[in-house]
Amino acid sequence: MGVLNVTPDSFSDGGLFADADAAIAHGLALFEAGADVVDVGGESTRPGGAARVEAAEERRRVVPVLRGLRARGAGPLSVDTTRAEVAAAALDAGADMLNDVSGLRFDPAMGPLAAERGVPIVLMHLRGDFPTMHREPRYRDVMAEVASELREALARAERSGLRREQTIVDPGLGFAKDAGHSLEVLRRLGELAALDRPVLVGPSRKSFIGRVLERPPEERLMGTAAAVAASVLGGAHVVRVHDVREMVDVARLCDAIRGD
Ligand code: PMM
Repeated sequence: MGVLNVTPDSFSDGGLFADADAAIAHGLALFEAGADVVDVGGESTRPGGAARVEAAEERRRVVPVLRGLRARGAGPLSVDTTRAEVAAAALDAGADMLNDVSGLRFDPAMGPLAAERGVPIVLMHLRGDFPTMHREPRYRDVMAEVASELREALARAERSGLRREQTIVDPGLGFAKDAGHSLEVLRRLGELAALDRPVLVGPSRKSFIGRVLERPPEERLMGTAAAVAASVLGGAHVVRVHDVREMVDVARLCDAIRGD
């Protein structure tokens, strides 16, 4: 899954693709580089508490990009949003799937929308909300608690009328998790197999990599490669990354090692 942020302030690529034409060109390049799906996001979740954008602004950012990619025959497309209103507009504009980093917690209309449209949806683990999630996250047993809270997200999905086969789970690296938590989640990723759902992992350029290597986001390519390798060898079915061409090679080699 290639990352396409249409935001002025994302932590690693903010502002690069804020203009729709530049974003469409980058989306096409991600497919060209080997992405199986491109995830279009219009709201930054940057550490440090990015101010939330209005839903109308979020829609204004993602809809032209989804339409433009669709018009050029590109897909499948995903939309990274926690708001049902944005998700509905994105699906109308050509998105094929939803990526809700709140795991159906922020907007009660998201589950019913996914159920009605019958589209796949990523349920990510996140505690608290965007402004508070980076404040001293505490866990007794991070992997057990993430798995149990993802089970709750799956139960919310079921209550909204979603079929289990529509759901993909994601432990949410860096979301309400410090570097030690994210590293432990990667180390114990295999435990998510118990949920019996496809697993998506998003380690790309994240701060836990910066913490270990002491490098800024633009120098985290090799750290990202290591984290993608750990993800795939740990059982991830999808990795969400910025550097698609490089990570396709990493994933293919890990698949070969796994014997897949
Ligand atoms: N990470 C970011 C944004 N959206 N969605 C999912 N499902 N998983 C993630 O780990 C994730 C996400 C972080 O921001 P970025 O778009 O700048 O990488």
